Amino acid sequence: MKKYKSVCSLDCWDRCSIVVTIDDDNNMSIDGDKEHPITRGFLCQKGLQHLSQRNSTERLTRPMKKVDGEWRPIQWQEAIKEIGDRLIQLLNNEGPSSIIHLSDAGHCGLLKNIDKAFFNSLGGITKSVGSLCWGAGIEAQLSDFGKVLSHDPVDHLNAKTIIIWGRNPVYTNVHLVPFLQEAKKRGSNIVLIDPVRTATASLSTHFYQIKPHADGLLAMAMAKLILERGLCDTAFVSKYSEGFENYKAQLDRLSLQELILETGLSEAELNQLTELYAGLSPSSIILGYGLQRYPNGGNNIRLIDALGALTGNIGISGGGVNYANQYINQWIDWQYANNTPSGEGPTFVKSNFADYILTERPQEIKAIFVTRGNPLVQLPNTSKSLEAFRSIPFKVTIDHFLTDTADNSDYFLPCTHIFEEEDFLFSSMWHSYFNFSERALDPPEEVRSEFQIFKSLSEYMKLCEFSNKYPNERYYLERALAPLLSNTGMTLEEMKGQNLKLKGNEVPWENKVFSTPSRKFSFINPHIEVLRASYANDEYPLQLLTLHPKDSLHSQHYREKVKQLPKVYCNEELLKDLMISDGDIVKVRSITGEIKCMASATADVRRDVIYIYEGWWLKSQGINNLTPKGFSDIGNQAIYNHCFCKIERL
Ligand SMILES: Nc1nc2c(c(=O)[nH]1)N[C@H]1C(S)=C(S)[C@@H](COP(=O)(O)OP(=O)(O)OC[C@H]3O[C@@H](n4cnc5c(=O)[nH]c(N)nc54)[C@H](O)[C@@H]3O)O[C@H]1N2
Ligand SMILES: Nc1nc2c(c(=O)[nH]1)N[C@H]1C(S)=C(S)[C@@H](COP(=O)(O)OP(=O)(O)OC[C@H]3O[C@@H](n4cnc5c(=O)[nH]c(N)nc54)[C@H](O)[C@@H]3O)O[C@H]1N2
Ligand code: SF4
Ligand SMILES: [Mo]
Repeated sequence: MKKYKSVCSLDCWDRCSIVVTIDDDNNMSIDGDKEHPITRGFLCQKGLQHLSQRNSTERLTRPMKKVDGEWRPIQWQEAIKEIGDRLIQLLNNEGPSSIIHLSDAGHCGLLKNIDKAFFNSLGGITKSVGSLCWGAGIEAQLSDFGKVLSHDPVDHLNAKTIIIWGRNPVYTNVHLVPFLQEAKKRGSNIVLIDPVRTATASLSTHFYQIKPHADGLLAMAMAKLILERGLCDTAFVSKYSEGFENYKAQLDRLSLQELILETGLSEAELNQLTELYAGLSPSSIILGYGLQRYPNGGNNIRLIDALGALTGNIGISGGGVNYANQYINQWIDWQYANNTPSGEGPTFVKSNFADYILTERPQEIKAIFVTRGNPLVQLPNTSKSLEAFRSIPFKVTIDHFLTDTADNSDYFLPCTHIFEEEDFLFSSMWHSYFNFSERALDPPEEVRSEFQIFKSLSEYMKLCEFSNKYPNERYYLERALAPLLSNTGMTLEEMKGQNLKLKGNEVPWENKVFSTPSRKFSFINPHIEVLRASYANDEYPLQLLTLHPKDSLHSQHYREKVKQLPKVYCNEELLKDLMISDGDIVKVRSITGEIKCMASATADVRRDVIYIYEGWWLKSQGINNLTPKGFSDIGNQAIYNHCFCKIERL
């Protein structure tokens, strides 16, 4: 029997450590790693499917080419030649900006960034900026703190009140749940702020059902009360912050009563929430990403950061405004890993992919390469994205499965699974542990790693500089991890099989020296018009939220559901008024498009809010047919939840 230590490669907060076992009869099984201090030996449904996904008969294990609309197998050598020839021809005749590389976080291994390194070596290709995921909040925290850091999950146990603000850990961050349960047992208040009464509400002591997009307004209402009641930590504000005067001047201009109305909470609720957060110390805020998928997403997060500073809940045990955790990132040589800086190529905001291709540079993009993503399902504004994608003459996707994106491409290249090659993984969303994941299994014969794929292409294209800079996988990892290896004094080989973390990040900002230019916490000067903008109207009165599904990581675990319809969850009174019954088939329509869904009656949302879980394939009813293009105030974040709809029975 052999055991290997691996890691979950999915783009999840938790980054679980996994044990792969191969017994004497060659049977494989996987389990959570009981020694991991945070993920503690259990895997969620998605993690447990790593083996069945890896062994799935639907996994494509040979390169394919579309000929006359039909997929045909092709030899690797031919594929590399045809793709390499096309790249050479485009580089010579059209220039690198005629090529787009679109990638996401379908696999979070460090080695998988060889895709970026390759395309950057072409000098000046067209790339995306911004984020489908967390962009507004990242930019917000960079402005306020200078870095994006979170407390060690264990430290949350020291908080008297924990506010979970727009995160749904019971679905998306399951290993946070035991910490919350433990904190509750010890007497902490667990507060949830969300427009949806999610599963997380059931483990909370208090639930506040805010109106969508109103978090910044709520944070300002809380701040007004904090200042009025003398709950402000004036020492923190005067010694360690800047920008307080402008921030306060904006608060003074606003009426508390108006703010309360805009949040959808009652005055009593606001009072109680403010007391729970500012009247007890220490208090911690755990932010999610739902509340920054809006045009005002950056302002929302910055105004919540301000609550932390106002109450002195920054740099103390049990405090913090925890959003993501880019702690380990600091010990990676990203210039080497991603091969940057590269030539000055054009950029476009990811969520405006379709407009960019169709309107801003019509017919100029000649090739697109998709790696680690399923953009046709996950980008907003599906029908336009599809039109834009199809308009590009040469399209290559690297994946495991024939996703909607892959199926609309001209070449499909099959790549290795996390268990099939060694890699380095860490969580940039939550805890500070990192792992060197072992190769446990051989890949199917005709499957190549991305490293091999880009190496073959570079050799065929005679990109000597790239070939020399990235000679082999181990060299890449060791070179990219040089700062971390030097910090720990360990070799990569010594890291094998261990759950490691760097000490000293349990409580960020303990010395109150921030990484902003002034070295102080920076209060926002809020943009009131941006904060207030909401576009519900008589024709489209319902605000659609698209939440992350429990048992799938986005589109990755939906294959068996392509014949089903998504459920649209609606307030039961609303359905009655519309004479729609639970289980009826309805049409959901927005300005961007329409889809068919099954109506599901619930008491979990207000009358003017509906929600659908995202990730449904286009072969079913891709829900991003409904969501708008556009991006947030800062950070170029997609604004999925800024989506207004109507429903009617079919
Ligand atoms: N099971 C599962 N886990 C996942 C993922 C997955 O697809 N499936 N995806 C992973 C990834 S990539 C990410 S980015 C994370 C995301 O993790 P989360 O941030 O937890 O997930 P979301 O579903 O985006 O949003 C969380 C909550 O925000 C709420 N929300 C929406 N609008 C507002 C608002 O205006 N105000 C407030 N206060 N709340 C609002 C939603 O109702 C939802 O309950 O999850 C990761 N984990
Ligand atoms: N409506 C709506 N849409 C959303 C969101 C939302 O809240 N609402 N959330 C957004 C968020 S937070 C995110 S992060 C994005 C995610 O967007 P994507 O990352 O595009 O979403 P996934 O469905 O996870 O697709 C990842 C793909 O990578 C493939 N893959 C897995 N491993 C590998 C590998 O080793 N190599 C390669 N080349 N491919 C691999 C998987 O098979 C899968 O097809 O979606 C966004 N879309
Ligand atoms: S998806 Fe998240 S919770 Fe599930 S096994 Fe992977 S890292 Fe763990
Ligand atoms: Mo994400």
